[in-house]
Amino acid sequence: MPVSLRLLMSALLTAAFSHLPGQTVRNYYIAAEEVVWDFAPTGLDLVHGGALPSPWAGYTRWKKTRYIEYMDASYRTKKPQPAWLGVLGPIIRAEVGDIVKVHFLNRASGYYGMHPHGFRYDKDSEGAQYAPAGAGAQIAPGSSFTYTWVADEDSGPGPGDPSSLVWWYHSHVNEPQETNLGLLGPIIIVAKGMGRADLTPKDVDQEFVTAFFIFDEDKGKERGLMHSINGYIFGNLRGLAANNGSKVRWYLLGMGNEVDLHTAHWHGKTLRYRSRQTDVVELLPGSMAVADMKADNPGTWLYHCHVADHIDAGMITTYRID
Ligand SMILES: [Cu+2]
Repeated sequence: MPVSLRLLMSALLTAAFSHLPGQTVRNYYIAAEEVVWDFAPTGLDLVHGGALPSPWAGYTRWKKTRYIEYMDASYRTKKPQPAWLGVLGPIIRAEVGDIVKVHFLNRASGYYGMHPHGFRYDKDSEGAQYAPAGAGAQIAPGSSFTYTWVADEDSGPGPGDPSSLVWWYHSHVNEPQETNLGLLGPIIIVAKGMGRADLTPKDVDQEFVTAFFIFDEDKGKERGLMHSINGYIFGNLRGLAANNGSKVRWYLLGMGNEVDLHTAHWHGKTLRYRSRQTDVVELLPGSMAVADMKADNPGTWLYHCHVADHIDAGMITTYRID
């Protein structure tokens, strides 16, 4: 067939894939960038008051590589992020039925990519380096790649689930090294018909995402073990503020090594989790969980990992109900 006809058919097929009936395409512009991250920007233990304890005092600034979201393909203007998101990459949102296109630009010095949990993808958009590898497995420094991820029925909430689910995304060339570097972030997929215009779930007033992860910044030395929630230690995670009477959805994530068994615990309120009422949620590396809180007990309350050694090492902060 003539070249022009072939091109036309190819264009039509592409259009058909991107715009199936009822399918919306959501574009994200995300770059990997090398930064200096401070795990305790105030230098203080904001939970107990006073200076940061030894051996972490003076050792809270470390080199990280992060996913940074931009407004458009010029990658010039950063998209504002909530303060509590911390070191995590931007929230990638979709409603069941949507197609997500992540335009990834590698501005860092290593080979990195983006591998999603939860979404449906083909080999090229798996974003993981092993044989056989797809085109998006590892992106060279200075190069870019567009991942196509589909929120199908199996990406969204099942029977008994709340109206939205959280999933991880992270780099997967050398996975352990890259998650520890900071190349990780959350995906939130809302059930069909349950998303507002901004894709937050209609039956929820506020959402927080918190990830429990011991970053190892100094080859296992205690001073470099950052027992962090969203990359903050000893109460330096700020902005977890709920309005009195609101329904707050907490998305909980775990990542890391065999020492990363965490138990997220709230003071002040219990939450609905897996059809039961609790105030502790268990997290293992790679875990993803959703718990709902009726925020009706005003005050400033502790929010921490309940593992004894992790409390001592700073995996602790506060949240507020105003
Ligand atoms: Cu812990």
